Amino acid sequence: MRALTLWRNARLATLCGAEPWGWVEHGAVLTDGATIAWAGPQTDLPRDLLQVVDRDHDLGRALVTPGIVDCHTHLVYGGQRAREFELRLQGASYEEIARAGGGIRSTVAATRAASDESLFAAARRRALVLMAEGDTTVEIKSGYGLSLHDEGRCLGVARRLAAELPLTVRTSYLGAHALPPEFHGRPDDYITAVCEWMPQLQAAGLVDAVDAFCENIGFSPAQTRRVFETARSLGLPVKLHAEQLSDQGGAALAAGFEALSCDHLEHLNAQGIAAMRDAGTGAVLLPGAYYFLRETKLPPIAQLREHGVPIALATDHNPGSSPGLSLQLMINMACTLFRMTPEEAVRGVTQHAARALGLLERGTLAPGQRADFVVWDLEHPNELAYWFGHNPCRRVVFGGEERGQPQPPGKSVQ
Ligand code: DI6
Ligand code: FE
Repeated sequence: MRALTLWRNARLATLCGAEPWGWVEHGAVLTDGATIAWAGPQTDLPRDLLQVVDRDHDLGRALVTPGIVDCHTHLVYGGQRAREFELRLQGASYEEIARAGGGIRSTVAATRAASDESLFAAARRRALVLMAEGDTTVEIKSGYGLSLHDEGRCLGVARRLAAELPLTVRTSYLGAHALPPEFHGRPDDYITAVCEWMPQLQAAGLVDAVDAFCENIGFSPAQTRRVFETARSLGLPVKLHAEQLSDQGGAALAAGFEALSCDHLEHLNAQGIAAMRDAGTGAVLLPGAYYFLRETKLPPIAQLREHGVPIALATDHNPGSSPGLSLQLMINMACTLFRMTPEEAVRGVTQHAARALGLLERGTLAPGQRADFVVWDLEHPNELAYWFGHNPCRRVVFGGEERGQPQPPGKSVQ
């Protein structure tokens, strides 16, 4: 016998339909196991479904949104780079520090030196902070191991997080993040190795997608292409750190491989935008990295909008360019720094973020969608863009079940 759960007396931002926000002032959601069976105005609840309601929750007029999706993080790493931040404040650039052997490579050394257990414990603390703000799905990249063994360890930590926490994790293999010291002067040989490791990591069940850093201080378009060709031959979707610090034509390259998303995009050109539109590739903007690197060149939001490219937002959590762990703050920054509207920003951390991960059954409140949603101590979703620095997340439903809100970690997130 079917047993449904009713979540009633709520204000819903369904993010579907023609209304701004998909707004329902007096709404209810019915869940059937891990799936939404029905969502809409409470007075329209179908009687036949009401008859099989087993559990009933009164949400006291609180705001409900879809579960929050962080579609770009580097959550697994050892150490931290506060000293590098000080150097940058004194005038050193991110690129200069990277070229001098600091930057990503210093985190690679710390990650390789860390035990499996300490990598897991630190990543778990970070995941708990994200979850406390209503995150139900998080993408996690490798990219600080840069050997078969260490990339596998980092991806394994990401899989273990999903096994031990009420959280969906999607993994991306970012072997092509930086050149490890043992391949100094031999970037093409390193790309050969990255491609050779890919099927092995995939066979171990560790890879959902493949990413690369196409940049002067990362890898060239030709090298990125080799990574993508290998991914395609293995049936793995791709995404790209594209046009973050310079225009490499990376977005057009990635769109040629029907990439799920291109991320960063401050230096994106018109050809790249058209290619993304034609390929159905999403944009992922990362205001935390823009802010923390004190960038001044804005991503071309108006043109992305004009071409109908869906825009997602993410934390890009990493120790070098975005050490923050608050997607709520990213919503606010997307509005203040990027001039996105509050509705665009909230869609960017739900609907469009899910799409950027290829997860079409998440990100809105509609029948057939996975029953991930957040109950907020707020009246209207525009407040998600307005408040910053405190957390109005009250309850989280994950796969139809109320998730005990995790205790904020007592220790630092390092
Ligand atoms: N771009 C970024 O912003 C991060 N990775 C990348 O390719 C930064 C990674 C780091 O500095 O550790
Ligand atoms: Fe990143």
